[in-house]
Order: sequence, then C-alpha cells, then structure tokens
Amino acid sequence: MRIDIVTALPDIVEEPLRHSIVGRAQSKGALAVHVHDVRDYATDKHRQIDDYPFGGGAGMVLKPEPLVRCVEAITAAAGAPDAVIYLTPDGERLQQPRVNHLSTHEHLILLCGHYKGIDQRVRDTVVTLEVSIGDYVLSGGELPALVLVDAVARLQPGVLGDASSALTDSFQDGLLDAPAYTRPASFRGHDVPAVLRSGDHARIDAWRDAQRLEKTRARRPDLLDD
Ligand code: 6GU
Repeated sequence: MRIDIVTALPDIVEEPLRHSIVGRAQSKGALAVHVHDVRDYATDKHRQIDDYPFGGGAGMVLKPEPLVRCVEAITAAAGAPDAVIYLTPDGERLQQPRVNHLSTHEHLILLCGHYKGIDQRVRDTVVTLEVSIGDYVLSGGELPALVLVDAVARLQPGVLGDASSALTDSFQDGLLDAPAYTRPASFRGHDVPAVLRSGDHARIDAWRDAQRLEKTRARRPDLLDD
C-alpha cells in the first residue's frame, strides 16, 4: 500500500511515521508513506500557500493551486489513487468498517488542512472522501492523518506479530476488549484473576467473552444496539 500525505507542516508527521507499527509496516515493505510539503508546489515567488477568505472572516484558507498541483505530481509519479481523502472535522466520522475498507486499497492521498481549511473547489473537484476522527476540534489535519495511517497500517498483511490480534481488537467485532494482565501475578495487593492462570483455555475464553460483554454494556451500550 502507498499513502501520500500532503501537508504544510511535514515535520509534524514525519517522525511518528518512523516508529512502532507504521515504521515496521514500512520496513517490511507492506506500506510506503510519502510526505509532501505543499509549499513546494506554490506558484508564486513568495511560495504563498494560503490567503484571506473571500467574503471576510477570521483565519486563512489554503489556496487551491498548490494543493492540486501536488496531487497532480503524485498522480503523475505513482498513478491515480484509489481515494483522495481530506481530513476535516466536518467529514464522515472515522469508524472501523471504513478503516477496514480503506486498508484494502493500494494507494491513498491524504490532504491536511489547517487555519480555516482549504478552498472549497479542491473539495469539489479533487477530494473523493472527507474524514473526521471525532467530534472535537484540532488545529490541523496532520494528527488525524497519522491516526488514519496507523489504523490502516496495522491491517496490512504480515504487519502485526500475531495474525489474529487485529481481529480480536475492540470494535473489530463490535465489542470492547477484555482486561489484560502480565507479571507479576500479585501487584501491590491486586491479584491477577485466577482463571487467567488456570491453563484452562476454554474457561479463559469464556471469561474473556463475559468480560467483554460486561464492559461493553457498562461503557458503550450503543455498540450492543448495532
Ligand atoms: Cl480530521 N481535522 C481537524 N482539524 N479537527 C478534527 C478532525 C480533523 N477530526 C476531529 N477533529
């Protein structure tokens, strides 16, 4: 899978991509993430990427030409993407089924906005999907882009150590995860539930299923309605 991130703040996204699961996915050749500085595609000598909004108001708007030129350069180099995704708080709220579907694509372009967003004509003519990562406001699309990359990277074949672990995650089957414990068996007077040390895997599975159901009922009853 190839993912291109188009941003005015490449430093924010570059370092996190080198670590953890996303870093490992890239080392393994399962994923290649390319970061593009939209300023490199500015058309004027001041390399201006944003401007005042027509009609007035606070904040700056990312100009259309650098963004579209950058997408065109990516397409010329790597072919047409399966989706051009704009990260924006007014997009579709990201949930696991959408992540699962995106993870099957070969090529995504992610557009990060900031300030007051990007010119509407980019959204109308180039963007094919708009995604939000939740109902709160962030200062730009860079952290949401990293969230999306992480969520799809861990689903690439061969990336997770345990092939089954992606499938037992919270949300993947509509339930939250069971509690996890490691050594020591007793920590400051709190003991690991005895069933987990019993070696009886049928009982352990049944205990975990019951815990998942109970936790989901207590914390996220909305998940049980679906
Ligand atoms: Cl995708 N962008 C911004 N700026 N804020 C957000 C968001 C995205 N998702 C939730 N809040």
